[in-house]
Amino acid sequence: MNTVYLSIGTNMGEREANLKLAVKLLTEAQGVRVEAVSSIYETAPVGFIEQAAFLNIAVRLTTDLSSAKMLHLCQKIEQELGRIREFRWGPRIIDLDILLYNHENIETESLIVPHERMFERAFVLVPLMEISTPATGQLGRAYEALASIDIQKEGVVQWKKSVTVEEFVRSES
Ligand code: GSY
Repeated sequence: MNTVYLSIGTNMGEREANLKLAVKLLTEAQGVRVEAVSSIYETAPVGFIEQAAFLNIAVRLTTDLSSAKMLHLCQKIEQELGRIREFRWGPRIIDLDILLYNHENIETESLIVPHERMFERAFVLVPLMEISTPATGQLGRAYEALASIDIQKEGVVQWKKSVTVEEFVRSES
């Protein structure tokens, strides 16, 4: 069984509903078990800053899907939620990024794991730390990276406290 961490973000439409639907679709996917969902954080946009604030979460799941199949599932969910991305770094209905896949380093044309920019991004690291325990390897590196980031300055604020996966999905409407 493989342990996977995802980062999910949205800054268009019904942001909370978008997150809940994405997690619901993950729970319904074959070969995937969603183990934990972080609190929801409202976060200042990074990259192109003239856009609406994001809601971000991190998700921990176990799966027998390969990393390529997991990527395919994430893309399918993005499409299902009608992802419209007008330009790189721009607003989006939903974005599902694979942060970590076990402790593997993966570099293919379509997937780089650990996610290239995760160690610089408070909107990724803060939720991720909530659903993981300090460790060595890539998670250890994430904990170290977070220690040197000013979370408030980065505009990452807890928006809704974490609940169980069942509650998170149940309240999807
Ligand atoms: O990389 C994911 C999309 N994205 C985000 C995001 O999810 N949250 C914040 N705060 N800024 C972002 N910029 C991009 S691009």
